[in-house]
Amino acid sequence: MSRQQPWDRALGLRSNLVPSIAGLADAACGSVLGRIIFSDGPVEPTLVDGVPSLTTHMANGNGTPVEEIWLTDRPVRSGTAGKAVFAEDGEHLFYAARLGPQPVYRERVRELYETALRFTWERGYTDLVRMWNLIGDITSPNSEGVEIYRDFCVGRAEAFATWEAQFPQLPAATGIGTLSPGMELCFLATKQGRTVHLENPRQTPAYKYPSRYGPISPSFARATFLRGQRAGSLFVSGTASILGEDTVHVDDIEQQTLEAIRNIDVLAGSDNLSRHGVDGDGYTVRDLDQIKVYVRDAEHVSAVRDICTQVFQANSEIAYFNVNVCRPDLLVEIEGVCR
Ligand code: 3EB
Repeated sequence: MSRQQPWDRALGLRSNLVPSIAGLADAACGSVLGRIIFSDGPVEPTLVDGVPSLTTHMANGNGTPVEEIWLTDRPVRSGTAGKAVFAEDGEHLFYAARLGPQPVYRERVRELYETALRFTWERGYTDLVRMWNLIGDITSPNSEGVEIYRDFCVGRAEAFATWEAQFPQLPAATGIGTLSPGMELCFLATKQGRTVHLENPRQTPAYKYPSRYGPISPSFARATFLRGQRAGSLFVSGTASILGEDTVHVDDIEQQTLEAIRNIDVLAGSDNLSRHGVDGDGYTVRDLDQIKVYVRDAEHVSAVRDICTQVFQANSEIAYFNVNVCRPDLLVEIEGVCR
């Protein structure tokens, strides 16, 4: 018998981005690893009917909130770990935690991350796939006058430095604003051997950003490819109008939106995938689904929506959030999954 490839084990990890009303009904149809609820206030992570549920403040109370539901084909076991919640199916782990408002974040962020990485490693989930950092007051100063995003980046980088032997490679991530102080962390990890982390030839790797963007560079990759039973999935990080390391099209919402989309198109294309050793035809922006679009200014939402409606597939799941982006000159950021 031939040796089992790691991705033979891979049972469908998938997600849906749905109105929160429908969430629980849909969730009943699969094994639910976790829910991320984009609501009108933060809630401590909790198990709801046994499902790890993270509620973040990204909705302004008008309109129906949405939630992202992570599902697998396997039976799931969930639990709590201190104040964090998690679920695992033997192949995938979902973990979520919240940190309340802090005068200075770095030390508590380091602890939060180290606790999470230790838990993940000890349960045998050796490969990080996709992380979300949902950060209140992201561009505001902390009590020492340091921008909270930069303050956060220091703690995250210190935790990754401590755990570098176990987690030498940084996964796809999002670092984005929320509407309440404090921060939420959630992520997906897998057993060994299925992930490939990608950079974008149009962009300086974030972990090499120069110090004018913060004392320690952000710790994330531009995308992570997860091998599956058949094709696999490409998890696209929060992507903005950055070329090299510079924000481009300052004060131009249409051009920033189009540049972010071009960045995703190149990142996910076959040239970039094969450059990183991933075979196949590659993707285009038409393959992006479970799309989250973060727009800083409320008055820009409709212009961004018009562009996204044209560019992305009509049947794609897409949600818009009016939240701050991690650089004051970034007006929009887009993420999603290519399947
Ligand atoms: C950027 O490209 C925009 O700190 O985890 C995007 C994705 C961004 C993830 C993070 C930040 C993060 O630098 C910001």
